[in-house]
Amino acid sequence: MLNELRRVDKEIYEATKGEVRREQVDIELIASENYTSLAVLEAQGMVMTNKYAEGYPDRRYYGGCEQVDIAERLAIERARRLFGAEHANVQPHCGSSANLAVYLAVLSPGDRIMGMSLDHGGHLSHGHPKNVSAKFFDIARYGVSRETERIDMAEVERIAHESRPKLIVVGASSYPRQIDFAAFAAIARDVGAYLMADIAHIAGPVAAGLHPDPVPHCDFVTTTTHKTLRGPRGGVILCKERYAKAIDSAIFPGLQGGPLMHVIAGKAVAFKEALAPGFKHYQEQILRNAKALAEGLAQRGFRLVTGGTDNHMVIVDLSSRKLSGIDAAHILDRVGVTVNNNQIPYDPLPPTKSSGIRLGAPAMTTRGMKEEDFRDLAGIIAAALDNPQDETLLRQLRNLTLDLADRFPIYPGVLRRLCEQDQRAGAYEVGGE
Ligand code: DSN
Repeated sequence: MLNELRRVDKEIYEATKGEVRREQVDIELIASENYTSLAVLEAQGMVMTNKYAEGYPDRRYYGGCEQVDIAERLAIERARRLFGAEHANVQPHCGSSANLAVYLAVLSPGDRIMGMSLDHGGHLSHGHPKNVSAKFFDIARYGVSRETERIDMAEVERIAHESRPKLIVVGASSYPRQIDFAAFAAIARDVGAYLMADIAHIAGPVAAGLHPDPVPHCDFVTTTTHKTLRGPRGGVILCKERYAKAIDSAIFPGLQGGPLMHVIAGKAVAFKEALAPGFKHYQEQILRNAKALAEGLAQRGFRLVTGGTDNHMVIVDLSSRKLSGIDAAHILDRVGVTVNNNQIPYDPLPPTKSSGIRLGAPAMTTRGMKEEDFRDLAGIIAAALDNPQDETLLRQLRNLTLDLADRFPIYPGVLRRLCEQDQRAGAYEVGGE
């Protein structure tokens, strides 16, 4: 395994091995991360990376596309089936490219987009001033209510009527509640706007029928493939058939060059996995685990944004603990729990510090953890954040997370095989001197 990489580039080999080890020994609670299957890794790690395939299946600008056409056709068909969509474009390199392609397909520079503010849970590509979306388009923003920390549909309606956007974006990177796509669609219809849902975070529950479905209500639905969907890193656009040509042209030649065919092969595999019956059980377990984590933290006195969760993520407000989000993330790093610092709505601190952390259940659920394990995690997190100076306690907590990580292997045997190979290779090298 990885023998050639080891021979050619020791540094990248060691970093890769180090990452295998890090992923195994740490508890991954970043809400947007997951562990893809070995089948996806294999599809993505093979020869389709060699192939140029500008265009679409049967309509390529390069010869020799028979095999990659098979992969892309399968990815498209499976994505359509998974989400019940009329058309799917599986070429976006990432979620931001998918969003930008939708803007490019139906808007002209200067047109108005209405999206959720980043500091209320939206995404950079929904119109953040530093993002290309705000540099080329005019932006109107909505957020969450100060009291409930939930999207206030009356306010969304008011802003839509005042700003008359040409396209409304619904979707969030940091919002622990369900989204009412039908209500957004009614507002979009009223003001004559296109509606685009960015379901990057909730694609898994949506595909499993555990979250309201955006597809019937939206002109466009974009997602990444690597979060709750558990595929390779990438993006997808779903749309009604009437927009298919505009979307495909926006991705290529509008925005991207050659599609990453090895990643598209990995997406096809991930969609096949998501269409299998076990995927719904996995998504149900994610939701149960996130609730258990939320309850465990709330019982220990942590204030949760919106008071809890009904999706895969939990956002914790640390202001009462006199900790910033970045400090908390560093403390949790020391006990082997990986999270990201995150702004809470109306946060007085800048994004680099922030008053909160965002936690998510998808990755550790993939490793097999259940509610009781997430309750244990809540205890570990609380103990670390309440006693950041207690080195003895932090060491004990690290031992607990190492035990937990050990009980739930990701790629069983992979790290051990790499280490054994190193030992054998070391013995050979010494013997050969
Ligand atoms: N970076 C992603 C997240 O963590 O939610 C959004 O693109």
